[in-house]
Amino acid sequence: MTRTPLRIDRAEIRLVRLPLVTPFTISTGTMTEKLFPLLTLYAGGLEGYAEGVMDPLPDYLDETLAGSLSLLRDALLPAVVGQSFANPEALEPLLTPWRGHRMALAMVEMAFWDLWAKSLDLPLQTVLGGNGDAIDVGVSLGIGPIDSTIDRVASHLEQGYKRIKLKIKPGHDIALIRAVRDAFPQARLSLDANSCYTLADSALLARLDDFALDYIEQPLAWNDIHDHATLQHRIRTPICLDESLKSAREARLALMLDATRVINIKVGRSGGYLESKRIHDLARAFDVPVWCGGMLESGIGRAHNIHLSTLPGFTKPGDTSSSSRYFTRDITNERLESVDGRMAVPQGAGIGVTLDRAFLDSVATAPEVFK
Ligand code: OSB
Ligand code: MG
Repeated sequence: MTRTPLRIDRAEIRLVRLPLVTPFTISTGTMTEKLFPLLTLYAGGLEGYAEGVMDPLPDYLDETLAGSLSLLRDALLPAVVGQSFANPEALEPLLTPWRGHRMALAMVEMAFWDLWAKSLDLPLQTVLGGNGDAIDVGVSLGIGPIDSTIDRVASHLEQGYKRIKLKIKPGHDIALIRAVRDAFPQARLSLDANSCYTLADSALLARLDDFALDYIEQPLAWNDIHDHATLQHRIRTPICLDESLKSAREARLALMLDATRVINIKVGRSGGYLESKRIHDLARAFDVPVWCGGMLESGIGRAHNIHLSTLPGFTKPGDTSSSSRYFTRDITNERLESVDGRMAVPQGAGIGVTLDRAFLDSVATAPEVFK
């Protein structure tokens, strides 16, 4: 697709703080609010949006909000503002020289894709190569007491969610999955350890084979691939890497080593759509299914995730559940709610959602402007 290049006239960053409806606990800690940077890129009267998925402290990956903001302020946004780009590929050379910080890179790249799709008056899914007007979704349930977890699983299955993922940690694993499997013999279940085990736990992890799991997500270290390959040869449950895959290069290594038989793609974690599509295409070449993970995003990141999930390799339900599970009020005017385990693709050009500006003003800092 060729067109007149888009000139980025201006960029703005705002920090948005939204309380979570219920605290979210994973093996590394508990979140009670979502604090994230919202980026707007302006070009010729159009606005492109993206949110950053980095946390204030490095508790999921090693990227931090402060480090991302430094890179955005001191290098990425000054390099992009005032420049013209014919397509997302043209933007990429300005992003790739930097080490790490793939969440910050993703913000700029994703906001540009939104802008570019809007300039073509096409939905983002169309320019990405996706199809369909809705996606299958599951839900990710945080750590809590076993009896209340069973109630939460029941209520989400009743709502039609197509897969239930349970967070686990040492001491909160076998008994939990046994109780849930006994209560729901037919449910599609997965587990997510967020890197809290080591190879010394191989025997315990092999006991999970009894529970017909769809997969276990990221059992071992966040920066490991090799030990996951060793573990995969000791257990039958498919391993799905999340934290370990920040780029297509790591995905290729993991696929070649048989360290991952399912892949969780997070566009906001992996540097943007071009890199996510590379991971998606590699996985397809290895006949490995992919699904779209989440980072408790607001309606902006949630809309991006929905468009990504319409690519053909996304054959397993993702984590993009109803916004109202996370926030009493979201920053988008459009409500992103799933019905019977299906999330509709927002209609319209680009990501297809608009900002609720009055509400945003009440939960965000004043814009920091780059021009
Ligand atoms: O590992 O997928 C993860 C949330 C924060 C950090 C890491 C993860 C998660 C989730 C939540 O599982 C997915 C969602 O509901 O957005
Ligand atoms: Mg995960």
